Amino acid sequence: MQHEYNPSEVESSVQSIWDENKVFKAIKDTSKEKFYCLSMLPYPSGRLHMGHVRNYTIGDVISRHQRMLGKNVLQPMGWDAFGLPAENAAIKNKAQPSAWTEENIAYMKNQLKSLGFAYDWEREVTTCKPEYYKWEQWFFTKLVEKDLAYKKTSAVNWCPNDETVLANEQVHDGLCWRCDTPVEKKEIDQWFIRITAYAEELLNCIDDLEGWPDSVKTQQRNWIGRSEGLEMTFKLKDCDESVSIYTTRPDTLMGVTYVAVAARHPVAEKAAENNPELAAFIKECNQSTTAEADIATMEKKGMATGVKALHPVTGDEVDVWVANFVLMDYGSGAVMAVPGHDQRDWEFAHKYGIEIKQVIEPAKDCDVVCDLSKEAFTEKGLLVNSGEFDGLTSSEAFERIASWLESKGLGQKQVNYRMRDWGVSRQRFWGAPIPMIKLETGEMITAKEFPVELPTHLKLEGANSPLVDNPEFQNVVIDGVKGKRETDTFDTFMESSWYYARYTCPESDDAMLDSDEANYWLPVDQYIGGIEHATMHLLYFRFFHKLMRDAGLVDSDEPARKLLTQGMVLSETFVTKDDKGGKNYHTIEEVDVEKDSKGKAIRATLKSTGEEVILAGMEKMSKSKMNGVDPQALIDQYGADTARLYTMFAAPPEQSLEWREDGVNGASKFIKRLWKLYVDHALCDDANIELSSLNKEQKALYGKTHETIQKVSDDYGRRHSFNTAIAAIMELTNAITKFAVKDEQDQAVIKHALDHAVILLSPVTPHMAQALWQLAGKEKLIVDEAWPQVDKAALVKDEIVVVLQVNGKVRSKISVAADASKDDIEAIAMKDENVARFTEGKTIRKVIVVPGRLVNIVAN
Ligand code: OV8
Repeated sequence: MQHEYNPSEVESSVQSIWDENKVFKAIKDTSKEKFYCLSMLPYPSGRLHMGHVRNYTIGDVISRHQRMLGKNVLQPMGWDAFGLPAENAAIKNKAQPSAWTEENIAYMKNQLKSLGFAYDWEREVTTCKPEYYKWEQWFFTKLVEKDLAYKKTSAVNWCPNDETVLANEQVHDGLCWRCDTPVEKKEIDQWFIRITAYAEELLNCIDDLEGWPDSVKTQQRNWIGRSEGLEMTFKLKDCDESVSIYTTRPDTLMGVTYVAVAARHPVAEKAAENNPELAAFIKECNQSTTAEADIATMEKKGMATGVKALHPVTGDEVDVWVANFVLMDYGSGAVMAVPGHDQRDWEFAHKYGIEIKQVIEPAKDCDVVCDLSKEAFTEKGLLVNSGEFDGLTSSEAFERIASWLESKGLGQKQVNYRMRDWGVSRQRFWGAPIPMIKLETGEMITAKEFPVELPTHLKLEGANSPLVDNPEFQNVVIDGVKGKRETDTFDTFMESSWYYARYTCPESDDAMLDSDEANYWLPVDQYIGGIEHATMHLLYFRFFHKLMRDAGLVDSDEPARKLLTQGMVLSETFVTKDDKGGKNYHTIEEVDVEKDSKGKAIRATLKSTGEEVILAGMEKMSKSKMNGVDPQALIDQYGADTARLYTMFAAPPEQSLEWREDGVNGASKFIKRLWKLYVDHALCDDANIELSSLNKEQKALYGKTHETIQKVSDDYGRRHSFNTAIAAIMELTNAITKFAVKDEQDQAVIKHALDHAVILLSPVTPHMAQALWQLAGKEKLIVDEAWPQVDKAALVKDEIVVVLQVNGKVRSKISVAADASKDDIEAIAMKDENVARFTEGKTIRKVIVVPGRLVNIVAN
């Protein structure tokens, strides 16, 4: 190893030491406390981006710190390898998705290795490999047997021109991405997993997730959406039929002025039989591809069906309308409309001139105004215009109206969930085949042999899966009966729902999980990933764990104790407008940027033309905005340790990180400075340090070293505040720089400080730390060193600073002996020249001494 810092040389040499010695291989050892640190596995999309670098550096710093604390650490990595990007790339390049995926994995794996992440690569999991997905297929068949998975018809996006199913991302403004044909909704058979059967447990256990961010827990609660309400029926006039509805506000029942049903509701379909105008409207609704999320903002449209419903309490007739904001997939596909007290119903009633009736008035102590000519009044309050229920509070009315309806057999209380069952069918090729077979007899059976392998030689032409109408794949004979295999494949969230458990026993080939291994390592102690996974992935992940528990595969209730959701990586975006006002994005290389003293861009011009460029601010790094910084270029120019140090120093992990090149430079300079200091002062043997024999300066540096150990340990461990930990190490380095070495004792103290600066920084910059350790001739690898302990005696200060106030205003500061008495402190304070100046000519009324903190002198 050279005395000059050469990152590429240092990094490759240190990485080979780790590789050759299998330093990060994790082995079950019940004598040691385990720590399972997991970062969300990447899609092998091509190259790593900064979001990956950030995510994986956080995980690596935590892992390395825990290892040095003496824990048996597992940190694995793998590939979320199925999905649309690979399929689309294959269609475009007339290649196989498997080949594209393999190439990307090879490239990205190399990048991860060059960043020095401490993974146990022997546990690598690649989800598109049959030895992985066969267990997922097996498990699905177990769910089918337990009636936890089932088939039902459900709507998909359908392009009538290409005759193909489209993923949501392939529908652009309601049109097919390939041929611009309006996309329709088509009902087809699809597979679902009954997550609703676990809704209550998934909700209740959120309270036990102590180490999860509140924001994620709130998003999960809202996603599950438990509500207490009333299920009731409205009889239809002149027939025996009725419409059933669910409401969370039975207190507003007397304000119902219409009933709204979905376009696919049987009442609507029947009414349309003799009403072509209504039939046309229903068709229009069915073709629109509105997602549930857009309902609040979309234009509300409707048409009366001519059918009348009877109000369950008064018997009054109310019109039944078809409305585009009511979806058949949600609840019963019908709602009671109370325009006075529901904003959506209000907008609809306002548009179509339907009566808006007030039945709730603000409670006496409530300062919200109710003006139904402007908007609905949606708060709870007191009942009015509600006959026998007048004067009740909303919650009293809930109970009274519920019992009234229950007693007449017209309704009952019910708990509802917003969450729907998980649709896992995808009509695409690059996924794990759903292991079901439809026999000639019409019977649907589960596959019995696994894997149901996805062929890797088929030609991909369009969006249509080549599995469809492929006899080689589809045709099977089971016990002499002919059958056809399901050609749908699984949603890729299936693979990412249980990979964390498979990492504990990746080679298990006689069971999905080896329970001994799984129960030793699980639950994950720290999970790290992007906030975009707050609901779907993190809910499926918790759900799958419970499914595996109930199948006897794991014995814990939740998959992860702690969760850290890291913020986005942002960077400056440069825009010019073309003649038509369209935006053109520019890379940093295409512009000259003027910056202020803090490194913030204040003006930019195009290099090619000198044209003024609009500074569009900090936005998420992305290909389309041309503002991405390629991690590879960074590694090539500065080395992995600088990339790691910068991403950890630039922002707290949960917050967004605003990328600044000068910051990267600063990180690189700091590493070089610490390297040089270490080489200059620490390449010698350790010497004993006797605290009592240190002089003032030596004691100060020794004390600073131990204060830094204390702060960094807490920042890495409990607070996950890596940026402040690094700042503290930088401060220690400054103190080291100022320390003058005159004798052997000085030498011992500076070496002690430098060794600690390096060991404390080693989880962040592991290569330079290891290289310096070697230069100093240390026996152990730095990762095998124990995390430093704080010498508490060093924290006891001889002198402390006390603030002096006169009439509450800070006027001076003094240094006093740490064990000075109140009287001593007061005496020294009164001699201070600033105190004398501000009390001159006044009478001292009172002196308050707070030992160790301040003295306040009251004078007038
Ligand atoms: C930028 N395979 C899934 C996935 O998200 C995970 C699976 C468990 C469902 C990056 C982008 C600027 C994270 C991401 C995840 C991990 C893997 C942040 C992405 C957002 N981002 N932030 N800054 N370049 N795979 O390959 O997309 O949330 O935690 O690392 O990401 S992934």
